[in-house]
Amino acid sequence: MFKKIAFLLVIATMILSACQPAATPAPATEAAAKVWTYKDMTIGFLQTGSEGGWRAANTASFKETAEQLGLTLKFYDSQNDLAKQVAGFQQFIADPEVDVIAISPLEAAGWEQVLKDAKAAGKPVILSDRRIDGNEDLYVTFVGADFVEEGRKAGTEMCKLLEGSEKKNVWELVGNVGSSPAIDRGKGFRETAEKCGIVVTNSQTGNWSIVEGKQVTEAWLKESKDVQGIFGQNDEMAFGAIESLKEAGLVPAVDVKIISVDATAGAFQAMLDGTLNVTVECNPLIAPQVYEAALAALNGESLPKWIPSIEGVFYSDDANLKEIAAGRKY
Ligand code: GYE
Repeated sequence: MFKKIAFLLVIATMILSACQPAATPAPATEAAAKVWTYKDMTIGFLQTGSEGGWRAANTASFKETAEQLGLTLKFYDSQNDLAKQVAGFQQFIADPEVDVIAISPLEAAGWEQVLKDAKAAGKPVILSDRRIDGNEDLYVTFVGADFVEEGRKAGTEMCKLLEGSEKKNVWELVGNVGSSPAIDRGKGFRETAEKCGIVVTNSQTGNWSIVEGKQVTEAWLKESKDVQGIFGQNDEMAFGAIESLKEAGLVPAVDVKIISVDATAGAFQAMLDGTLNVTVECNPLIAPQVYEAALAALNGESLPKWIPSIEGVFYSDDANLKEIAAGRKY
């Protein structure tokens, strides 16, 4: 009896399972989102052009880090020409190989339309080293310095250097007109410098260059030698001012206090030579952070709108200056 039931049960189960509608295969999920790696990524980078030691270190950071990470870098040299930079940007939007666009904008204004075009083309945009004016929803993030804060630091240091000075007339050598570092460093410098009675009696662009920094300072010295401090918005322009002060018979860093921004190797040498008092660092080695943000953007990760670079201030009267200078990467 028992055997018969067991047999019937087996038959019944077989019949039942045969009647079961075929297990509906699990619904096909959307194709698993591609997980990007550096090796898959092609980044189109629009550099400003060549300026000085800072820019050379920045360009090297992009090229060397791309090699180390195994990503494809399309490097576009805008030759300090805004029209060329905009054309290059449009080129990268149209280039099917380019996944992400990074740019060091020559000027802050005028990027709204191309950024909208990049967004429409689904190409994430990362701002490197310099900011743009306009809607931050049009770019993923800005990797770089707080230029206003760099200016504030320079103003604070100039106040210390001119403490007790009867007069506090300062000349400012400005970066290329319209660029965010030029605008913001000037703003920050005045914010703190004016608190101690500093008056900026001359201010003009030297386009980040030694030659123009020298020419502009020479022209001012022809008019008057009533200057107690010079603020060079980058090292190169300060080096130019140092040359012209010497030629005018003034002792740089003694008769006229000098502060620069960037802290490149040349600035350390000038401080060791005693011709520069202080340099405010602006870190050019930001490519790793830019590439990291590019990869995160491609993988749909959300990012803060600003990824700050790490920076300090360096002094000619620092007892360890020689060792510090020896340890610098740029
Ligand atoms: O200070 C200057 C370079 O954009 C922060 O550009 C950069 C500036 C830097 O030419 O030396």
